[in-house]
Amino acid sequence: NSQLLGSRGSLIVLEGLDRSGKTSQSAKLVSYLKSEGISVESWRFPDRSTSVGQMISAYLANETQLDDRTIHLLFSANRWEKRSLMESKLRNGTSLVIDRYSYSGVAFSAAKGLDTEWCKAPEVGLIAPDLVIFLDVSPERAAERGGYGTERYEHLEFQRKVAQHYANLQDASWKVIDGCLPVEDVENQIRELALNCLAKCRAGKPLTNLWL
Ligand code: 2DT
Repeated sequence: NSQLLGSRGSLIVLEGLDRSGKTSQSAKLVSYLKSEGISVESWRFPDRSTSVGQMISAYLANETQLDDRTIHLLFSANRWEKRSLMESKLRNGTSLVIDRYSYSGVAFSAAKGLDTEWCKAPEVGLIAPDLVIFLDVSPERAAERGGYGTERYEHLEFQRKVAQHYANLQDASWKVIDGCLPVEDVENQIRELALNCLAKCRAGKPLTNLWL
């Protein structure tokens, strides 16, 4: 029993621009880890299932208008409302693969012109990821992939600004993968990074909080 052994799960985050392949790579990673018998769950932010998440969803669909700072704090609250569950899953040995996290929170709001430090402040005290995989695809290449939806942030000019802010956020927990490589290559690189991360956490790497 992993809990008796005191080994914990890993918090693995995938970040990247819209159309970078995050969502499908998260799904591939989770099904691979499950097939290896690893206890793992697939999460995403925003989590649209909560009441805060529904407010966020309506905003993204352009059904409601909200002040930039207000929506920023709602995105952050949406992570806070999941924090204790996240911590108990991790401590009980379940790993979480999360599609977007605080880095999206900061990069997207900062791209609107909000101060980066102000954007980071409400994220302080959330659980720090053990590994952040950034799928690097230029805004232009991502746009060429087509399929931008009709949601609020899904256009090239804005994605260019987001890319600049993501670049400023990279720290020691980040691994950048070229998202333009063949899908299988990306998948294999992610697997290797994830397995390595899981081993370190199992071996006792402590849980820490943002912002590192
Ligand atoms: P999806 O298309 O992945 O559902 O994202 N966003 C996301 C923010 O502005 N702040 C955040 O904290 C998070 C997690 C990125 C919906 C959009 O919401 C943006 C794209």
